[in-house]
Amino acid sequence: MESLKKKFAAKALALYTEMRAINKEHGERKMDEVVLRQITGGARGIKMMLWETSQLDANEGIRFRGYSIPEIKKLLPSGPQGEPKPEGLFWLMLTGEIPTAEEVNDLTKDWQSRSDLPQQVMTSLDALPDDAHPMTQFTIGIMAMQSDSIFSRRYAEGMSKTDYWDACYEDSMNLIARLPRVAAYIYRRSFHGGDHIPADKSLDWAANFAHMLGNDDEDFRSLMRLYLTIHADHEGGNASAHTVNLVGSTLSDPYLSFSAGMNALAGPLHGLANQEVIKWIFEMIENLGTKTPTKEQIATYVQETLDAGKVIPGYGHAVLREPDPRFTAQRRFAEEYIKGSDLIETVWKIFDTVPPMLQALGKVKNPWPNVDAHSGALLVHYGIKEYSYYTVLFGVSRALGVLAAGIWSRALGMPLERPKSVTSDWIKAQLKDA
Ligand code: NMX
Ligand code: MLT
Repeated sequence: MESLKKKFAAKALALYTEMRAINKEHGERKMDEVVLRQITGGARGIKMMLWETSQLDANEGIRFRGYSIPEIKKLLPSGPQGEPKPEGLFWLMLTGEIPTAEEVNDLTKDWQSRSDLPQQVMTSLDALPDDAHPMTQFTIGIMAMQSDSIFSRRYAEGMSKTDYWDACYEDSMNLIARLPRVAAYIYRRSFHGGDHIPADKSLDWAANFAHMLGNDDEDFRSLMRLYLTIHADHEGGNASAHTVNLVGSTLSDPYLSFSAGMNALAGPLHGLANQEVIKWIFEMIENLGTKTPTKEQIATYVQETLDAGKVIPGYGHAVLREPDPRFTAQRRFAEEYIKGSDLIETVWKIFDTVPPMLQALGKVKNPWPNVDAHSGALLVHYGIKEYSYYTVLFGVSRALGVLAAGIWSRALGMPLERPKSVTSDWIKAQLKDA
């Protein structure tokens, strides 16, 4: 895709030059201070990474290149029902510019032309038991393509540092183009007896993914466009993005770094929370013996979960301190497209019930829902009931942000990431000296 690549190259060269000058002049300028609680508390809030594609505000939520989710929905080229195409977000994250509909169509075509899977992906996946967790299958499917890495091949051939971004761009474009096929293959082999559905090259990236999953409903296509857009990036510090960044900084190629990030996404405090939410709701419905629990019944179940020493999945966040705008975007979608779903009504009743209960604990910093609190109920509505699959959908979307950011990292010549660790003895010695 020459126009995107050229546009990126011009922007990247300009920023590379500018950042080098900034570093030279202001390299010693203090940008942050670290307190003990941050060292022992998961590095919350420590500024230590450059991430061009998006930035998170604790109260307003995510902004992609400065644009909020409502703005993205309005400005990006969309499908027939008005939901943004993820291709447009990728373009925006890479260039900082809102693309035209024609540019987005060209990107769709470019990804279609790169989307065929090498046979070893299917062979590797078919060697696994059908009930291997879909996220395990996903990382294995990604790793099965690593032998195609242009970055690794060119590095072995002696590629110059100035060409890293170019090889990284080509790998990232190939990987993004192929991921819906890998993901659909996993879904159909695990849950539909291996009855695979060929790609439809007349469709955009998200609609074709919906098609290969087995649902050609126009509303489901719209959901997939929205879903794959809003999950794409959440600045650089979240566990999956940070992992991709760390691994990529060793000059591991995009296949290696992205699959590493997907192993972080597969944890229940991160992306796997989307499966945990719906599992928790289904268990609640079964325990209570009703599909329409009252808020009082939900409160009792929430209390039982807390008393058992467990977290309420889909609630809380390491950075956000208000309801996640990605939750709100999904709620708006449901209000517009879906009528009379008991499950979705239950999600909304949980939203009315959980925050005051978490607040009452006195320790939860954010009692509000995050992105994962809503997504499962939407997917169930459109027939994707197999919740162990949900994190794969999150992962396909997350590729857009972390791989765009990875191209930027290579273009800006980012070095090996290597922060400092300390021992408890060191901490105690500091306190004694103070
Ligand atoms: N339910 C019960 N307790 C909670 C919850 C929750 N949803 N959220 C936080 N807490 C507890 C937390 O376990 C900790 O307890 P303790 O001191 O006993 O260890 C205390 O509140 C303080 O935690 P915070 O500082 O508020 O949260 P932190 O930044 O450490 O963690 C999460 C953020 C997202 C890991 C946490 O809120 C959580 O476990 N949420 C449920 C899982 C979830 O929904 N994860 C998805 C996040 C979004 N994503 O897609 O990645
Ligand atoms: C994400 O989308 O990565 C999650 O909300 C977690 C985070 O931002 O820390």
